[in-house]
Amino acid sequence: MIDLYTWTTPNGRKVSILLEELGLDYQVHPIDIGKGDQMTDAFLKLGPNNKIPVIVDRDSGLSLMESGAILWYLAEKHGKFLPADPTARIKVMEWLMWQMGGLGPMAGQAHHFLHFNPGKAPYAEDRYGAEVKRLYGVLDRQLDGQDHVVGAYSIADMAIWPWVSRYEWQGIDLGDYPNVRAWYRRLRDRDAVQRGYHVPKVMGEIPAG
Ligand SMILES: N[C@@H](CCC(=O)N[C@@H](CS)C(=O)NCC(=O)O)C(=O)O
Repeated sequence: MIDLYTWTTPNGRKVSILLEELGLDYQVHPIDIGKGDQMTDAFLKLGPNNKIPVIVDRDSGLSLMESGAILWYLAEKHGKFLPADPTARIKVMEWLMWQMGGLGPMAGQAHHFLHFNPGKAPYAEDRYGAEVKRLYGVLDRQLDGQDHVVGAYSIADMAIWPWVSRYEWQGIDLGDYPNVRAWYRRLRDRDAVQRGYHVPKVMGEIPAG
């Protein structure tokens, strides 16, 4: 049994989507980051960085922060969505790292400046808006001629998809990235993605793409 400490954000949804894809039994603990639940002493004992997501694996007592590490751990533990072949495996890791070090942080800045604080910092809006567009271009080229980011459906797809689901906040028109749009819609239609998206609560429809 996995305890999942999460909120309605892309990093949280990555993990709930994987847990749904794996068909695991898990207990959700909502951490309302708008109210500051991530700052409590109780949460800090599990997640030393004061950020969601965090899991606790009751089998071992292991607690783990950082969504990329959590995806890696669960995929490895259950032998799914992370290939065993070393070359295929490192290519999945390459794109997982691309999301963790590139798309996630840059799109997060775009959300902050373009969506939540428009007009306050035009330079930052230009910088992060342009960088996110560049990253969508990278993803569009990667998806040219293939259904998934790397080979078969993997934790790389599950890491990237929830960030793309916020395309509207990033000033992105998916019509400009046809391969990303087709991939986004393909994944959105998966039952497990739909269930995982709505954890810990329903915030509205999944954007159509
Ligand atoms: N690199 C971390 C980032 C986690 C993160 O930024 N979580 C956000 C929500 S998506 C959060 O908890 N924010 C609360 C805060 O910054 O106080 C991961 O991928 O898990």
